[in-house]
Amino acid sequence: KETNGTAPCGALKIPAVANPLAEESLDIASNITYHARYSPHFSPLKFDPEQAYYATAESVRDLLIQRWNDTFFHFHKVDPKQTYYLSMEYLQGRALTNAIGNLGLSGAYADALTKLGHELEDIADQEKDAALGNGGLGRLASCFLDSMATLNLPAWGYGLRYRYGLFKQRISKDGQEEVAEDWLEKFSPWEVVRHDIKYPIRFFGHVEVSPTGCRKWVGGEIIYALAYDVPIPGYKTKNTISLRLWEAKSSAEDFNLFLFNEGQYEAAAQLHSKAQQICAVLYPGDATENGKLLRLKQQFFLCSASLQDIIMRFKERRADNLSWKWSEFPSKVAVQLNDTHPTLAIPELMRLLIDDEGLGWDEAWDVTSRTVAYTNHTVLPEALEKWSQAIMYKLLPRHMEIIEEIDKRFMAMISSTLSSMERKLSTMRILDNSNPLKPVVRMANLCVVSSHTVNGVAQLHSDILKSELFADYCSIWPTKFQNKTNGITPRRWIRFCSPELSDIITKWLKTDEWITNLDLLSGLRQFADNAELHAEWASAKMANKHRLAQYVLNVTGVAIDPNSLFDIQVKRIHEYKRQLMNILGTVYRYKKLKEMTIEERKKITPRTVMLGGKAFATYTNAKRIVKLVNDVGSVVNDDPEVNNYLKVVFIPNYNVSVAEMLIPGSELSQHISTAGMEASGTSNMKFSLNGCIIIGTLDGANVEIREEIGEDNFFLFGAKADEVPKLRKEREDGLFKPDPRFEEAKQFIRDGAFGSYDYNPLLDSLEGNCGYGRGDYFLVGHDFPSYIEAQSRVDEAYK
Ligand code: B1H
Repeated sequence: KETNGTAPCGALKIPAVANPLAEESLDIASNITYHARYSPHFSPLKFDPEQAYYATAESVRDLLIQRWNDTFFHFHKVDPKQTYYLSMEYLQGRALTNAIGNLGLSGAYADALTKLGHELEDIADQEKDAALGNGGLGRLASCFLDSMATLNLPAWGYGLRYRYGLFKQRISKDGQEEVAEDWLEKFSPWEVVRHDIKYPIRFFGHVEVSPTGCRKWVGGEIIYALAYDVPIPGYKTKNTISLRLWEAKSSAEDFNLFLFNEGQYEAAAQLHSKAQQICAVLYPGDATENGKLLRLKQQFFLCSASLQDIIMRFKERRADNLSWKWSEFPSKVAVQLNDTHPTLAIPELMRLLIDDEGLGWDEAWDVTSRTVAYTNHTVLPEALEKWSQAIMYKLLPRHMEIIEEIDKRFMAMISSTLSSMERKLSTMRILDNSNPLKPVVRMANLCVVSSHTVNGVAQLHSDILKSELFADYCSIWPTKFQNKTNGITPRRWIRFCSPELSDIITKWLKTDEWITNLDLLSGLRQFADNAELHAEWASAKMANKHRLAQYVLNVTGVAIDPNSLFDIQVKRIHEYKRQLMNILGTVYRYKKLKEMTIEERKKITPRTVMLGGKAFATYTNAKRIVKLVNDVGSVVNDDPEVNNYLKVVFIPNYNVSVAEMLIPGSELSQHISTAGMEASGTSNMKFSLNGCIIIGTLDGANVEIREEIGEDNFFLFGAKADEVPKLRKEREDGLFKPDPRFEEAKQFIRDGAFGSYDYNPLLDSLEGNCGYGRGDYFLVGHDFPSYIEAQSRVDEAYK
């Protein structure tokens, strides 16, 4: 009831509805209204899309909280083995459409919002992406959470609550500019702060030895980890699991009132500002020693807080059982390391067990090595983490002792039982002292030695781990190494981002069970030649292409033709992913179009080439590639002779929600990395699931996708992984003869066809003798001719 004449939120009058079927949406509308009024975050009287978004999200949260608590209490009682995913990255994207969809309330929410004068789609568009990750590795973590919730698994994710996530990419005439992304500028309706879940995290200090020989880490500085929980609802199930993100806090006692009153404001709040730095940004630049130290602090902060929390829960669940044993821990707890970034979980678990819980080394090692497992995501040498022992001693003196002991015992094990391996020890050891000026810890080696299982993320990648990167370990522990090919959640990546296509699939399969069991999609094969299905499919694809064309127009000002072939490559910009090959191929296409007569051009398949992705801020060649794509676009799109046949668009600020727009409208997507270098790729799966054809190399999960969809649905080109070393050698020996088409495309750019920017340094990386970062290490020149030919086959097929 309104208490006075002026109705707060006056715009929120709910019209009376006679139809009882609309009751659910009426309830929802009134809950949204309630939140707009009584959980106010804005001044009253307004209910524009932004306010409506927050009120809608809060109404969804109400529905999640009961399920979330029920899930917690259920698993607390049942006490199953629970899995904990430790990851420095989560690319959650937006949550609203996903949560409503998983709750099965999309229709009801759409109706409710219509009643309140809004469209669900516009409201959902208000949400900022939670971009607490860089790319595939972070998105994989988020997909796993959705799928684990859907499969009713007892699972939690642990991560960091970065104040600024991945930067926002702006494109100017100079190429990419990075802008801080303030995803928490207002607030996130999806997180719940747990004021009672807080752990001390120590940094620096020293190790003290007691008279009985016990070692203890003391001194240094203490910063607190405070828990923020995000609910992760499963699809069509009540299971709602947690993503627990840690925020760094100092305690009130650390604020020096005396210094403050003396006017020394910065000194007074020193520890406060140190705490703030820890979760300030996703990936602090690590070119400086300070940057390295901060990144290491972040990694330890995540590991220590998560393990203290896991141990607390393990104990809490056996509070009324006095006879529990630590040896049960691995049958109740699984800790999965998302790459080596959370490796410090290993020495931290050892430390907590030995120093705080009083276990002996052997018992602690048995528990730790049966609890921890490691997923490797890359074989690129520069991405294999190595930490300076000096920094580690300074920041984590006790952990460094523990790592030394693990290293020592590993060496002793080899020497006593496997003396034949001894000569391999220099590369297998955890500590690498080969450069006495800069001894380092090899984090991947620490993970392999300490984990019960190590997996790669696609069959080819796992094979390479076994035969190359970890071959020596594999000869000692052959069963430790496994493959787990990556996956994606079909909810976000087709059901919610392409409802049109999903409805068609459901109609023809006569069930929507494929949304939780994609094997059922093979049921569509029997309709492969059905004209009615073709027509429905084509019309859904065309609707998605129109929506995408509108988006491209809005964000770039370039009008693209939905009747042209939509060719998309979106991923982080990296030389091994070979966006440069794509743009060189496009430049070649443009040059040939220019040379054609009008009549010849009319036979050409019109194409819109879209590229998008962020370049790491200090990765010069990647930034040059971004600039080149934009420059090529400016010339081609303005060229009236050819722009009916070719458009080139750089999609700015590629992120999860942009992907949800692009992928449903795609027809051809490019997954063209140098064979053996892309561990898996996951967008290849998303595109395929949306009926998009792949042009690609035999790399990562492409190999398995091609086996599944059939060779005739995959435009294959390029060298195979096992040919790469030989080709690099040939290059070094001066035996490589470049294809004239490759030379022509490069020369066209060097001649200034796309402006005066100096692209010579970028193109020079494709010349000369082979070596990392020069001499065409990524074999663009070798694969270019077969790439161009595969593209011609695409043009013919599209006709
Ligand atoms: C992948 C990374 C990665 N592999 C270092 N490695 C990082 C390495 O911040 N860092 O220091 C961040 C991320 N990311 C990707 O993982 C692979 O390149 C993809 O092929 C794979 O699909 C994805 C998920 O497994």
